[in-house]
Amino acid sequence: MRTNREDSFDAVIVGAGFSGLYLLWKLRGQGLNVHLFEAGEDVGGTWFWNRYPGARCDVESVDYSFSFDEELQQEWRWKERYPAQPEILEYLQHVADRFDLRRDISLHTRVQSSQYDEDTRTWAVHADGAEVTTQFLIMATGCLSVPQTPNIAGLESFAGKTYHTGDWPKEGVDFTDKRVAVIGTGSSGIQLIPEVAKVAEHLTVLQRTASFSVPALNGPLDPEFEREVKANYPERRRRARASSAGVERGDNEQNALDVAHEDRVKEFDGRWGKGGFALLGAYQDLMLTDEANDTVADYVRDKIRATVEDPDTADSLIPRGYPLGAKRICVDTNYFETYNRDNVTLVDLRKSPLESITPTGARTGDADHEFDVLCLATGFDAMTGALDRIDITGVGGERLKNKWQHGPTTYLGLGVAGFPNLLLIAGSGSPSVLANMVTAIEQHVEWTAELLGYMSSHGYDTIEPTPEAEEGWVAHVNEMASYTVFPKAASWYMGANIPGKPQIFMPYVGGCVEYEKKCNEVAEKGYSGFVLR
Ligand code: N01
Repeated sequence: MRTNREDSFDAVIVGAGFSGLYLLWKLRGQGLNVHLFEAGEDVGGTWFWNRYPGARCDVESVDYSFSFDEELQQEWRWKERYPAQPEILEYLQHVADRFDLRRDISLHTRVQSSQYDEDTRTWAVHADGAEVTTQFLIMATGCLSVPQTPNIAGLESFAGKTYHTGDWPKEGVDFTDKRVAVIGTGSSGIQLIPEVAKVAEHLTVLQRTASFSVPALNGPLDPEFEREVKANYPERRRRARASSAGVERGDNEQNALDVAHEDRVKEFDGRWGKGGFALLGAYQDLMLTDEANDTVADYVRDKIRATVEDPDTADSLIPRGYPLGAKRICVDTNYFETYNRDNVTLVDLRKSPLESITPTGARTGDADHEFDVLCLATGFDAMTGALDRIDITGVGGERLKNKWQHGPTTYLGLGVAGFPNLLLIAGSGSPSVLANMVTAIEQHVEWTAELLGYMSSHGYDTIEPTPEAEEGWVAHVNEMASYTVFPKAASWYMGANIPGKPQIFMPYVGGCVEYEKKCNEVAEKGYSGFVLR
């Protein structure tokens, strides 16, 4: 590696979430001169910004955590089966302190642009007044880090306070005795709604699309379970890496349609009773055909009917028109039960479309709804949003944003042709959001660190995918998606939630284990598909 001046680095990392923190530790351990820029006031990434009441990970805490340090995983004690946002943030702050990462992090510093210089083979990085150069520019900017505020008529005219779940005030929001409205019933809305209903005078939920959700069955972490996990952690982590979802769900190899209805229901019941994502692993074809998917979708629809007392409300809450899981499935605590409360009203925007926000509330097709506070749980400009907002210029002055105008193109979700030494962590075209993010991140960070070590020991300065390798990978990602029911929903996986965004299925559906095999094969063949100079 070539540099050691204060404004010149071997690697600049953007983002101090799970990816950026681990990468910083890993690269520093290899003797590289690394700096990390983070826009937030503290480390934490998505867990710094998403502080809304009820915010919680829906992967279990013992799995949604780093495996790279044995002492860390033995010492840290998770409080609950599913970790709440404050606990995850505390964990990431602890990681930053424990591994002395903060000395190489500039907080509150947003990267605005970066240009590749073909003569010096370095990237110039401009970040809120800081100007540095770096050999490698590594984007650990997150898949769900840019909140999306919809363009609803009259939104600015609302006289009360408006909050977005993805950019929640640090000091919190007191809903006591307030009339509150929530727009959005994806994972964030489904977590927020039961919490707001507990304290608000009245809650109005403005729902456009009903979601499939399974109960989390959260609770304090059972000490016996914790002991068992910690005694077998390396094996548990190995199995997570060797799984499709980056976490063991007890996936069943059978096809749903090869099984009698009663047996299927028994299998679904068993998994429903365990809570969380286990339901998705009930049969291997649930995401492959409409017919198989219908079996589990109908099962969840029946659960909703059985939970929600008012039949009209239940009917509106029943998801229709897209396969279960094709919009990311939600995991909840008392979500459907919340609609049995006297202080909660569901407005079905499919029956009564949202015309405008008014100074005192919302006007839908047939009524005015008054409220004091509006919460937008309207999601993110996913996968590409953070990168789009940084002006990244590669070889020949080509802008990444322009290159990706018809959809993101990458090789393995790790590199982009025409952008040497720009590396992505959990980029489009990798399993990322379809997996336990921490498993996916660890695999990417370790692959990237090994690559940089290889380049250093073999005397290479730059790496970039060939256009052919990139084209081939994009075609493979699309082909794999086409064998599934995923593309059948207007989801954020497809970019469908952002007006004008090209609609292409962005994550890799092939599963973590197969994906990691491919990445390792590429490395073993001297980084085939990449050009090293
Ligand atoms: O966002 P979403 P999210 N008028 O895009 C609605 C992760 N996550 O923040 O579907 C009315 O899923 C929109 O309706 P529709 C997880 O990966 C994880 O909830 O477009 N409604 C939808 O209901 C998740 O999938 C965790 O018709 C409008 C909602 O807003 C991802 O983040 C927790 C509208 C957006 O849902 C994103 O989840 C939270 C409009 N104009 C998030 N515009 C856990 O780990 C949008 N909507 C548990």
